Amino acid sequence: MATLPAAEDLKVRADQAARACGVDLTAYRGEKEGRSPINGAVVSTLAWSEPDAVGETVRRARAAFATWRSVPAPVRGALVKRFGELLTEHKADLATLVSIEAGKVTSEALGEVQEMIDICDFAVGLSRQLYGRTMASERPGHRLMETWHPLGVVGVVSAFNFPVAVWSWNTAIALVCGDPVVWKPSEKTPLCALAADALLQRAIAEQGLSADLSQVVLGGPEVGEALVADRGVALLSATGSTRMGRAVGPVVADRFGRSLLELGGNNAAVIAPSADLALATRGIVFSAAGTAGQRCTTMRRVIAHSSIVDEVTERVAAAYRNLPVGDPMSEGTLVGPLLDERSYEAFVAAIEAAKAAGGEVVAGGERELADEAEGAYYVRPVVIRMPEQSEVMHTETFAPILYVLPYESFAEAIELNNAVPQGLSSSVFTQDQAEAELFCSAEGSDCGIVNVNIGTSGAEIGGAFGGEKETGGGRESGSDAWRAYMRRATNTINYSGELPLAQGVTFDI
Ligand code: UN1
Repeated sequence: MATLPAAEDLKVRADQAARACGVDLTAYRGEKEGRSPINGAVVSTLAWSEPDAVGETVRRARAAFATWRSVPAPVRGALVKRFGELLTEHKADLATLVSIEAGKVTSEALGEVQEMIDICDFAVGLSRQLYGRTMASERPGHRLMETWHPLGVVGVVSAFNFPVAVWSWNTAIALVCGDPVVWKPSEKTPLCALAADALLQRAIAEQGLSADLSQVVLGGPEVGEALVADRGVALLSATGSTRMGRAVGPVVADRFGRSLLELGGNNAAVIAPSADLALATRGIVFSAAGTAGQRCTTMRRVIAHSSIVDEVTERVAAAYRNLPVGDPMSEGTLVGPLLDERSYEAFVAAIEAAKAAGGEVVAGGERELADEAEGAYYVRPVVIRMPEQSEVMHTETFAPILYVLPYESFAEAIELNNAVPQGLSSSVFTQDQAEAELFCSAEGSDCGIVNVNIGTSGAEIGGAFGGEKETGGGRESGSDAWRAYMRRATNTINYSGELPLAQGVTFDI
């Protein structure tokens, strides 16, 4: 008996879910086929934008900006509040599309939509808290303060693996900051994008606002490139590979635009001798095998003390041997499919490279369910024991590959954690407070996310999300990440009736 859904089945479910979110599928009908990683079947046939249509889209967004920037921020927040309500109402529909197009297991797909609802809540509160500082002026009768103004059009380029949440981090914050958004989603997840945008469009229409506050341009890399190069885009927020970021960053910098880059990760967990190994194992397996290893926060390396490295490896391997791999929408599945054939090839090639570098596959690595659907790529997550730090561990392979390395001293563990070019997320499992503090200190992990006794993935929206080095340096989501979406004006106001100059300068005429 087949365990993967029939081709027609998924298409019907995708259509239903998209329509329930308010997508007029006939309006977008076209030639470009979208396939589900679940069974390789076609689930959408949509029209893509031409790259030269992007200019007009950005022009419309700029026109919307002219009005939106003057709407009081708390009123802007009311739009995001309504969007959050609609997301709550359609949580299951949107999650269905996330599963069908990105292959996420139901719980994680629902979690992704919850992340959208959470960022809406955060942004609504933020709409009354776009605080600037006041500073003490060195001159009598002067006031010094900073005010934050809307920045302009925000371009969002997002990846398949968080097909809606990452856009919503940007969009909820951009909207309360007074910025319209133009979104180029992954070509792998167009229905997710249309559905999320349709819900926002409903909120926009209900409040009598301009539809151009949120626009989606479906298309391939050329469409993304046109958006990146457009001088009308004030902030370009891009999530994807380091290679993509290398192309985007200079183009935006050359036109003096702002960019916010969320690029590759290569995240490690240090497992100290005092660690609670049952807890550490759960943390490792969720972060390394969850989402089939396709999060930017996925744990790709375990650095375990030599006294426990065998036990840690065996515990993780035992869990891996029993992981339910299969249809992400069927109950109990924990590991869904890889995105496509290319991801599978990268998985196989990385395992071969690790073996050539002396690595030993301890568990996993096999393809599964190949006889059920040729065009679907399921794998058993793999644990590879590495003899030492090696170049093969420096690249991010977007698949569930976990390398395990031993360490002797805690200083060495930190060094290994920091030895890769990327700097997104990291964690330490320890009961030793000094180790935990050291890992979080300036001499510790060099990543943007540094966790203690939890895995590397699954961050909450309340913190700023992003990382250093080849991860790109951007920060999205919570904390004060909103500042990237606004421009700062420093105001000096003189009410003294005199004109004293700063720094004691005299210039009498
Ligand atoms: C990503 O993989 O691009 O921390 C984002 C996490 C999620 C976000 C991941 N909240 O794993």
